[in-house]
Amino acid sequence: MNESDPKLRSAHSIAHSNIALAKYWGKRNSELNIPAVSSISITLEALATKSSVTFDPHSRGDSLEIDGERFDTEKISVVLDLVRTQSKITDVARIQSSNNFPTSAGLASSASGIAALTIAAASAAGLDLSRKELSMIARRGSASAARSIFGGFVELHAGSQQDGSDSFAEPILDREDWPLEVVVAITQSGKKATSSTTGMLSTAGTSPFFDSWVNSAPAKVAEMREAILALDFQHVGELTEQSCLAMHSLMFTTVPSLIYWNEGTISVIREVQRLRASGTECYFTIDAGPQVKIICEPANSASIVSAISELPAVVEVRRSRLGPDAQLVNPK
Ligand code: 2P0
Repeated sequence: MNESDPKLRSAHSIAHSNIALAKYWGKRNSELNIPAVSSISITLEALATKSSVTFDPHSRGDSLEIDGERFDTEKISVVLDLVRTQSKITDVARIQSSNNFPTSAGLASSASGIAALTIAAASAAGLDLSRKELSMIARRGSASAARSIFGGFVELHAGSQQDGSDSFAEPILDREDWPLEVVVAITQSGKKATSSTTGMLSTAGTSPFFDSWVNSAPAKVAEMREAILALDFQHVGELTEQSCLAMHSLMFTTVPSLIYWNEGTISVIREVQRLRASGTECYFTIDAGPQVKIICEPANSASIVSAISELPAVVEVRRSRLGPDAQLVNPK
């Protein structure tokens, strides 16, 4: 296997994870992976996936290695098939990725991973696509990945078309225009028990609150977008915690219940509330895992890191600025 073989089409990319301030949970079309609600996220500079994609006629099937470990290719083959159809390439692909953070532990590794894959695969296949088109391809692999195509503050539209043609991500605000920071409190680095895809399908079928979540989402997302454009930190923070807790209420009321939190998660929530009561403005959010992300202004991030690091259940703390667009990179 010779990577310099001119018959092999390769490209390399980097994409950054994101966390939703207004959460996505639930699908309106599972086959096309169209979300039931629009969502708004911030891209995180400190959580990155590097990916190399090689279309190789000599390989047997699509393959995915993350940090040297083989992973299932179901989600990535959806993306690769869309790229192959558009480019008329029939070769299978080898993907090698590396994360600088724990995989599948509620730190949105599928967001950065599939965004990186999409950018590299489209380039390796010779496609010249807009970022909107790339976000629609990434969405088919993982909806949160559509948001990681862009840096800064990003909205993923649920849209209303049956074919998903109006479900794409677009930037709301550049990271330079509001350089917030995020402190990531890792309370456990193992893999989660229920994947987001499985969990959200279960929620849609069983939680008595699912319909009200979907019906209330458009107004909530619009309010979040306006608060971001007004650079209103308190309002964005309060809406962020409300969206997080509403989503986790859906998870708790799913049958069987989805409780992604651990004791450390609660201890970080309590610490954020204590910090806020003592004058350090910061807000928490939690995805489908036990880690807590704390949104703050840069002047407060060092003191938040030191307070959170003191908590016995916190195994690691990371600090991140807002991240850039996913992009192609040169091979090492
Ligand atoms: C979000 N999450 O908005 C929400 C909050 C997790 C909790 O998007 O089924 O991996 O592949 O589209 O994108 C994680 O779900 O799910 C997610 P699929 P995805 O960030």
